[in-house]
Amino acid sequence: MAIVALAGGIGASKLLLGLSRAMDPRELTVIVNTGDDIVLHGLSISPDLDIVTYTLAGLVNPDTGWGFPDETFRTLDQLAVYGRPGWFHLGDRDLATHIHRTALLRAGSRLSEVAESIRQSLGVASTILPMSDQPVPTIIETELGRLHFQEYLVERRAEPVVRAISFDGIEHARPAPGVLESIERASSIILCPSNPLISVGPILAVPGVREALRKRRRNVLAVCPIVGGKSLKGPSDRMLAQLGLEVSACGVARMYQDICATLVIDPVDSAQSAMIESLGMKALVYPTVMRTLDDKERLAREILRFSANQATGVSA
Ligand code: FO1
Repeated sequence: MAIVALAGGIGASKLLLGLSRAMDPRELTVIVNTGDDIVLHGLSISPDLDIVTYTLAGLVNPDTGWGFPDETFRTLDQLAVYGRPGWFHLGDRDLATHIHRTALLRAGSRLSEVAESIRQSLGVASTILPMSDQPVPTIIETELGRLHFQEYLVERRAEPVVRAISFDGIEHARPAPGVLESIERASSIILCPSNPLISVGPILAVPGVREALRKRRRNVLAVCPIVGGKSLKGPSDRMLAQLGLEVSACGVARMYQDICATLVIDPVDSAQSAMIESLGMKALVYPTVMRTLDDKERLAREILRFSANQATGVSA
């Protein structure tokens, strides 16, 4: 079974780790959001690509979900001496990744080639693709003005009220090599439990991706990132509410209705099943809160079992 997963960062990585243990990881292709990418200190930083790669390599910091464990920040401290901003915590070991990425990009490599180089070097068996090779920074229009997504999330701790979200340059972006092909060929496509606005949203906005998924709708399954009216990770709930969108499993179902046939919802939201099914989607009720490695693997196995049955036409 060739499985494709659309992923943001930390929330998605939990499920990806489960999937990589529940199946042959070589059959897994991850299409990653790059709207969070930012240039700081002259270095090209791709947080979601790194979070996914470090997680699948077994190298991610388990406490934060990003960066390496037992990091030191001596370079950042020295950068502060020169008056450089230190709000984005780049660890000394993590900086090697950003230096390597920046050097390759400056020498003319595409972001997808850089992702492949890092994947291979860290021994990850799954394919990891950026959504696009063109930079498409996510811009958050707030009460304080336009902020890069990382400025909004990390520097301002997601405090400013959100008025709109845009993806700069999206109209000129193209899906990275392999993105559309993997969606076309996959037996199942999984939308990870990531923020639908700023993690999965940018991937869907790359011209051609939403259309490609629409054609595969029957085989697309999403794991709902909203449980009991709250986000599993990060500020999705707050952002959805500030934009006047419904903060519920049903609200997520409406956002994915045209591209996705199945939504996995947590038992606490089972009362919304009928409403979700009235939108023409199947509501699969299964625990989605992944605290332990067992939780991650169990959810992944259930999704793979359902998807295999779906692909062979067996009723689940
Ligand atoms: N998140 C934080 O909350 N604070 C940080 O200082 C921070 C640094 C950082 C460095 C490298 C990296 O790959 C990720 C980092 N993140 C940090 C996570 C990141 O901002 C977001 O969680 C993702 O962009 C959203 O998926």
